[in-house]
Amino acid sequence: MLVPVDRAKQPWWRSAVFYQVYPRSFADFDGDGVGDLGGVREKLGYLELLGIDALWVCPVMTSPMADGGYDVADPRDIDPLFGGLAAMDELIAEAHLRHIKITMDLVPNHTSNEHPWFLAALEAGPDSPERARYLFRDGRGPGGDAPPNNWPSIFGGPAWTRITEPDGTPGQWYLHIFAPEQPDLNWENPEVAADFEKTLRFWLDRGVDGFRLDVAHGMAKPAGLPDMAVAKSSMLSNDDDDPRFNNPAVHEIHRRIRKVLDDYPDAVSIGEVWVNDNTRFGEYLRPDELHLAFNFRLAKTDFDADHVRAAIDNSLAAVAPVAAAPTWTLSNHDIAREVTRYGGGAVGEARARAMLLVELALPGTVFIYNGAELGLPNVDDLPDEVLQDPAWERSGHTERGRDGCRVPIPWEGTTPPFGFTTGTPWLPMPADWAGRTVEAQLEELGSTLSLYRMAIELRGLRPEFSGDRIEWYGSPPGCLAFRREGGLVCVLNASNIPTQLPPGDVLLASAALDGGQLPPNTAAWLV
Ligand code: TEU
Repeated sequence: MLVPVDRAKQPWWRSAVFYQVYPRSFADFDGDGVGDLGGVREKLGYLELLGIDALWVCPVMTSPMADGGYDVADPRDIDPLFGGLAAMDELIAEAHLRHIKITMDLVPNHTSNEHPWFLAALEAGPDSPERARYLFRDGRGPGGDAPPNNWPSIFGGPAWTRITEPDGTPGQWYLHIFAPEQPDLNWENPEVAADFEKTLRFWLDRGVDGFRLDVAHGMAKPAGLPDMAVAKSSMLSNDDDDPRFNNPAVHEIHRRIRKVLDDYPDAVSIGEVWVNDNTRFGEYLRPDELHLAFNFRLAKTDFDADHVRAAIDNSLAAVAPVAAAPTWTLSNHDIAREVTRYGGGAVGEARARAMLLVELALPGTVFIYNGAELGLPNVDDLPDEVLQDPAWERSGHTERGRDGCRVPIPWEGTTPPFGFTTGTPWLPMPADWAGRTVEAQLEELGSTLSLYRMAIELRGLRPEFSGDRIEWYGSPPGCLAFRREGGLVCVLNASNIPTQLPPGDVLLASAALDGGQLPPNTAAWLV
């Protein structure tokens, strides 16, 4: 007989449901059209109803907002746009009263070009200690007119920008894997690591429960910054042979970070690790490195039972050798929303609902991106002039970027901005979202929001949702079925014909069941 694992004996984050707040788009408290921390605090009651355990709050530190806050000018203060430090303290306190944990998003790979360190580096000349905190190099070719190597920026164009020296002459170049407003730090400089430790302790001492670490496979750079073998054609792809990422020295950085986290026994570190190779991915989760790492396989998988099964197996295999908890996510602020990825419209939404049940049936930690619980689609018809993602300008208007998954959340009412703000929302909201608001869905039993609430509640309460292993069952073509160690059976019909349900009592289904049949684009939980 299987003995269900007692989840109370495990660290909280090993089975938690995290909710990702993109603060600019969640709820606007002060009426300036941009969401803020006061807005998050105001909606804590809603988040409690949803049943989530923890928030991942995207960057809210001081920032000129060249990349939505991922360009940080002061890592130990909150931007006035989001309500300043007092708003963060209030959010932490109130969330804790409601037993919701708060994790912040820190950006160790780069700073803003308005960070005092970078401003000082521009002022000081070549070979100064100020420049040594970043990656300044002389250019190549006559007059140093060409970038130091051939690396492209993730957002398009070269990963190097040339500066003008204080005396007015054309000067050195600095490395920025992302936008020019995001200069990469030199992690070989001890000051950089020491300052990051200070930032970790600053927030942990204020009561945050952990961090999501941005580009956690970045930071370390290869000696000599060699050219890439083949210049990448697709800017937004991170692959394993890319010298910009996943250099072995990154692991020493994670060990230093972990030493700080270990002084705060309940705190969690979650790395954004875009590494495909399972062995190399698992290395980030060794006992003295990160606690968790995002696995993007499900988010990159289409609605196909064999592909979904392969993604699940792969993600489980990646963490098994290091005994880390797997993580599951269907979307985030960088990825098109799942309803749209799965085909859009009613079919896309039905598939997204089915995939939610698959995701929540699995062992490990789940991350839900704000608005997914409302079944929001991507907004792919934003007018050109409102686009803000740096990728749009940097790509010479060939990549529209990620704004389509960052449109503000509709809360109530029948016309935009649907209670998101009393002002003008920073991105326009589709007029046809009246049926998608929280208000419209909250008491509607068949709504996607209700499905999320019921599914999260069952996952937290029922003993069948326990155990680290799953066992695959045979299933008809286009379908999958597995049994979680604790006894839950999850079935998914991704084919276009109804299929027979296996024996058992149905706990929850993503659509109405037709007798003993599971319709297409539907998943069900049985015990
Ligand atoms: O993303 C890092 C990253 O590698 C992504 O740009 C990824 O390549 C792309 O989105 C795949 O679709 C993080 C943040 O999540 C992102 O929002 C920031 O823009 C970026 O870092 C820079 O800080």
